[in-house]
Amino acid sequence: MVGKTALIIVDIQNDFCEGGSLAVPDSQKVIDQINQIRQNHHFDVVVATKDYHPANHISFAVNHPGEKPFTNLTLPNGKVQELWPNHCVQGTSGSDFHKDLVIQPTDQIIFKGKDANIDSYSGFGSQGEDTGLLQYLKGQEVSTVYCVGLAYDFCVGSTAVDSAKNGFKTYIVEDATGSISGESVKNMKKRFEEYGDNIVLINSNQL
Ligand code: VGL
Ligand code: ZN
Repeated sequence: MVGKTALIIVDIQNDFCEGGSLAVPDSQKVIDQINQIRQNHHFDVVVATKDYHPANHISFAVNHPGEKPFTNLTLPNGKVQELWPNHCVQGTSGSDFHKDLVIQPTDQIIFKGKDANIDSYSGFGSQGEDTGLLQYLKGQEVSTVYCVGLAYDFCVGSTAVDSAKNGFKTYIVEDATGSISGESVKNMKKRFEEYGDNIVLINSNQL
C-alpha cells in the first residue's frame, strides 16, 4: 500500500512575520507561496504547527538577566540554548496564525515549546516534549512529508530532520520557507547530510 502525503506548515505566526517580534525576512512571500501550493496540490493530511511559549520560557533572553537575544547560553544541564526576543507567547496575538495564511477546519494544529523549561524547534517536539505529531502522522498512514514555513534554519529544518529520523520520506519546499541567518542555514544543511535521500530539497515547481 502506498502511504499518504502530509504538508507540514511550520510556525506561520504573527511574531515570525513582518512587524512581529522575531520577524523572518520575506514572510509575506512565504505565506503566498504556501497558499498557492495548497491550491495547486493535494495533500492527504495538512498539519500547521504553532510555537507556543509561556512568558517565562527558557528561550527568552529577558528570562536570563544580563543575556542578550541572538546569543547562545549554556544551560546548567549542558545544553546550548539560543536566546531570542520574546515571541509566540501563549494567548497573545503574536502567537496567532497570520491572517493571510489559509487554514482549513480539517487541518491538524500542533503546539510546541509549551513547557517553560523545554524548547522544541521541531514540530515533533524534543527530549521531554511530545507534541503528538508522530502519533498523528502514523495514525493517518502518512509516508511522505513536505515541510514549509518559518524559519528554515530552525523550526522547518528541525522538523524535517525529525521527520526523516522517524522514517518519513521528507521534502523541504525551499521557496516556501524563509530563514533567519545565512550562518544558521549553513549549519542546518550540514545536519541534513547524514539523511542522504531521505531529506530532499525542492522548489514548489517540482511538486
Ligand atoms: C523559531 C526561533 C525560536 C522558528 C522558533 O519557528 O523557527 N525560531 N523559536
Ligand atoms: Zn520559539
